[in-house]
Amino acid sequence: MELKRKNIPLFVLATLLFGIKTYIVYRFMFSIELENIMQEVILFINPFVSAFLVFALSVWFKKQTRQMKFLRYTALVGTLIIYANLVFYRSFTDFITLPQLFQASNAADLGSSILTLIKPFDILLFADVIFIWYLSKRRSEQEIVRYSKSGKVFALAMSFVLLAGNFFLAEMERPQLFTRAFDREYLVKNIGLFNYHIYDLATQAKAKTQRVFADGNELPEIQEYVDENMKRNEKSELFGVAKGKNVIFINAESLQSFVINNKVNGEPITPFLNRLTKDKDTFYFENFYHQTEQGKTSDSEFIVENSLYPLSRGAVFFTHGQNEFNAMPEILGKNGYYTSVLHANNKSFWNRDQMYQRLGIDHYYGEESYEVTEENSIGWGLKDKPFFEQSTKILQKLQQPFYAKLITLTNHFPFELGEEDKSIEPYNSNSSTLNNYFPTVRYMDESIEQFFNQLKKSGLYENSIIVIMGDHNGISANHNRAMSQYLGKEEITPYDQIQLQRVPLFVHIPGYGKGGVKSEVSGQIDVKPTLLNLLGIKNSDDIQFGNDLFSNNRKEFIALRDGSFISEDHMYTNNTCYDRKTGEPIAEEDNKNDSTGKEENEKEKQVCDPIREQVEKELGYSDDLIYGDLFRFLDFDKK
Ligand code: GP9
Ligand code: MN
Repeated sequence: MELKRKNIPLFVLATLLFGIKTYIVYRFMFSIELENIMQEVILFINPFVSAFLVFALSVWFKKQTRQMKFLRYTALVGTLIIYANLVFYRSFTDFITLPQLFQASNAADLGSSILTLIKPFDILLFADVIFIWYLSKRRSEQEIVRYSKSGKVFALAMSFVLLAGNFFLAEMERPQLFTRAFDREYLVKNIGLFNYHIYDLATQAKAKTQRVFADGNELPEIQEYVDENMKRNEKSELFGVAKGKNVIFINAESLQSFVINNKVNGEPITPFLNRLTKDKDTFYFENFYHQTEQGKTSDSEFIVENSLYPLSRGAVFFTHGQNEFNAMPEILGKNGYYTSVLHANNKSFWNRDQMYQRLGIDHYYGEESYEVTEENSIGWGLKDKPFFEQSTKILQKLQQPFYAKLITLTNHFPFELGEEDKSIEPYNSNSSTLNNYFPTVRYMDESIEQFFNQLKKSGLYENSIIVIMGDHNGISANHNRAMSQYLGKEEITPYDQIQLQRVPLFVHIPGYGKGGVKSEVSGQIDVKPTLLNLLGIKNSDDIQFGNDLFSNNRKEFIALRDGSFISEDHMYTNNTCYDRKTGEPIAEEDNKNDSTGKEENEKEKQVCDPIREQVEKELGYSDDLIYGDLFRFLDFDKK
C-alpha cells in the first residue's frame, strides 16, 4: 500500500479513473455523433484534460487531509454534474444550460418524468467516487506528503499545456468554435462538459450584465429613427393579396443567386427555379442580399423573423436566446396562424429549441419527427428529397392557416452527393468545394420542384404562398480563384465579392398572375414587413429595420453586418465607394491630382458618407435592442 501511494499520487489516480468514466459516458451514454478520427481523438483526450485540471489543484493544499478532502469532494461534485446532465439529456437530448434548467416548463417536465430517467445501473457512475473516497480517507491518516514548490508549479503548468493542447485541436477541428458557438454538442465533444459549463456561464453572465444596464430609456430615440426611416405606416398595392393563406417558407441552404439562369458544363444548374423567374405567379428578387454573419443559417432566420440585424460576433440565437422579441411567428400566432419549423437536424443546433420558443413558434419538427436511415441520408443528414416528401405529410396534418418554415440541408458545405442523386457533373477547377456545389444545387432545385408537385397533389398548394430564400453564401472568398474562372472574370474584386452575397428570393402566390422579376436592392431584413403586408396583417407599431418590398417608398440602402452597404446607385465596402452600375470605385486616387476635376471628385467621393453614417447608426440601434433586451419594455398587445 505504502509503495503504491508513492508510485502514483492520488490526484493522478483520480484523474485516470474520472477521465475514463467521463469518456465512457460521452461515448456510450450521450449520443454524440463522431464524424472522423480527429473527433474520436479529441473526445478521448478532453475528459482527462478536464479531470487533471481540477484534481491537480489539490497539490496546493498544505495539509494532506485537506488534499484528500478536496479530491473526494471534487470527484463527487464532478460526478453529480455529469449525472445531472445525463438525466437532463435523457429527457431533452441536450446538455444543461443554465437558463434552460431554470425555465419553469423544463423543470416541470423533468420533475414529472424523473423516475423514468433514472436507471439502476447509474449507480456504477459513482464507483470511482466511492473508491477515491475510501482511498482518500485512508491516506489522510497516513504520513504527510508535501509537494515541493517546483512540483506544484509543474502540475499547474502541465494543466495549462494540456488545456491549450485540447483547445488547439478543437479549434483545428472546428474553426471559430468559440466565437460562433453553434452547437452545445460540438462544444461538449470538443472541450468537454466542464469547460462547456464554464463557457456557458461566462456567455450568460455577459449577456445578463449588458441587460442589467439597460432600462428602456434608449427606446424613444430608436422609435423615432424607425418612424422616420421605415415608412412603416404605408400600405403597398399588394397589401392583403394573400390574406388567410398558409405560408410555406423554404430556407434554401447555401443557395446563391449566381447559379440562377446560369449554366455549368453547358447544362442549366437550376432549371426549375429558372422557370419560376419567368412565372406569372412569382416575384423573383434578383438583387436580394443575405445579411448574415457568424450565425449563418440561424442569423438568416433571426433577420427574417425579426427584421433586426444579427450580431457582429457570435450567433444571436445562442448569445441572446433568452431575450424577448416581437417576431413574425408570434405576430402570426396572434392572427390565428399555427407556426412551425421543419428541419431534420438535432434540435439544439443553433440553440433552436430554445430560441424558437422566444420567437413564438408553436412547434419545431426536428430530426426525431423524420425517418432518417443510412440510405436516405448524406453529409449533414436526411437528404432534401425525402425531407420534402416526409414534410408534406406533416404539413397535411397541420391546423390551417399555418406558417411553416422548411430548412433544407443537402446543399451544405462540403456539398456531398451520391452518384445516384447527381443529375449534372461537377465543375472543373482547383476548388472541389465550388466544383461539387453545382450538382448539390441541382439536387435542391429538383427537390423543390418535386415539393411543388407534392403540394399540388396534397391540396395545400392553392391555399398557400410559397417563399424560397437562400440563407447565405455557400462559396466563400477562399474559392475566389475558382470562382473567377467560373464567372469568366480576371479577378473577384471587393465589389464582386459583395455582388456574390446575393441570394435568391422567390415569392410565389398561386393564381396571382401579375408577378415578375424585381430588380430593386433588397435584403433579408425586408422579409418580415413584406410577408405581413401580403397577408394583410397591420404591424405599424413594430420596431424593425426593413421595408415592404412592394412599397414604392423604401429606405434607400441595404446594410450588411460589417458596415458595407448597397444603394440603388452605390456600393460601399472595404472603405471604398463604388458606382453600383459599373463596379468602378468612385474618386480614384489618380484623379485626385487633377486640379480641374478635383472638386467634382471630392463631392462624388462623399456620396457614400451620409449613408455610411446612417448604416452605422442603424446597426448600433439594432445592437442596442438585442444587448439591452429592449423588447421587454414594449407591449405590442396594448396598442
Ligand atoms: C444546421 C443547418 C446548417 O441545422 O441549418 O447551418 P449552417 O452551418 O448553414 O449555419
Ligand atoms: Mn445555412
